Amino acid sequence: MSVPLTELSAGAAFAGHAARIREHIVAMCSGPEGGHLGGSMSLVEILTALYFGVLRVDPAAPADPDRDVFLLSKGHGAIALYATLAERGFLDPAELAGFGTWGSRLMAHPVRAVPGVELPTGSLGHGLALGAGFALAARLDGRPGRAYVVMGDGELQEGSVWESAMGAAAQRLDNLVAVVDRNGLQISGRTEDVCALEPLAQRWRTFGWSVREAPGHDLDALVGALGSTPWEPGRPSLLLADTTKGAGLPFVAGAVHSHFATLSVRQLARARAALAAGTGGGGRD
Ligand SMILES: Cc1ncc(C[n+]2csc(CCOP(=O)(O)OP(=O)(O)O)c2C)c(N)n1
Ligand SMILES: [Mg+2]
Repeated sequence: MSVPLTELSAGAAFAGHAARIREHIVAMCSGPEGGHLGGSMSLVEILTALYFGVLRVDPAAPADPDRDVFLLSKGHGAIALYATLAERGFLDPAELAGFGTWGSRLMAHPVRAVPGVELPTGSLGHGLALGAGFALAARLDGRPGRAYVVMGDGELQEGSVWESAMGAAAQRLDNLVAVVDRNGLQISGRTEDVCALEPLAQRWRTFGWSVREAPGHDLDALVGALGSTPWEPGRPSLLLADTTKGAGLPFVAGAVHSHFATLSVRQLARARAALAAGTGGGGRD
């Protein structure tokens, strides 16, 4: 007898989606152009929780004026987004095989030609301002839609993030939700060595946001937090998701060199074996 979805935990209900998204990501990184492996793997549960447990979006009505809006501000995680959109029904999974090839609309950073992508992103530091605009527009139009923005932690070194944070709080945009993929790494090293962010939760609170922290690969925790906003009326919500860059792959998890990879046939086989065995939760360097 099948168990009604409502009786399953998010982890039990959505783990299969997360596993298939990881498989798609490693396959895309084995293509001719390679891919942003580490920061895509760290996003998997965040995107799975959002697309399967939180966002009010419908592949059959992508322009519904009452939909929630999602922006992947760290647009270099595009392959995780493409895999999630395919898993959620916005894209034919077969299209993923063309990632990075001539003529494909699936490029290294997302563009609006891809169903489900609201705006092009990838120049870091812009997504939060755009999300704030969507949230403000929904409120002015009397629409129920919320805006969700996912940023990288290194991305927070962009000054425009803090300008947007300040503006969103001033506008009391409690239909705006931001998630930080707090994997502790950026291109050139640990965020705390390059340009320290801590005390990060405190900084966001000081900017007027309601802040929570969650284990970023725990679907139950993510759906529980992201599905219950606003946490404080009148304040935008910021979730610090504690993640591991390259999560799922023991040979790169937590390593700065996981940022970009072009996987050889042998490496792809090794990655698939690790995913199948579930051995790569990984710690940090
Ligand atoms: C404005 C801007 N500057 C530089 C880059 C190049 N770049 C791409 S990814 C990246 C590192 C970002 O680190 P983080 O936000 O922590 O991402 P993650 O660790 O999740 O990959 C940089 C500097 C960019 N995309 N945009
Ligand atoms: Mg990072």
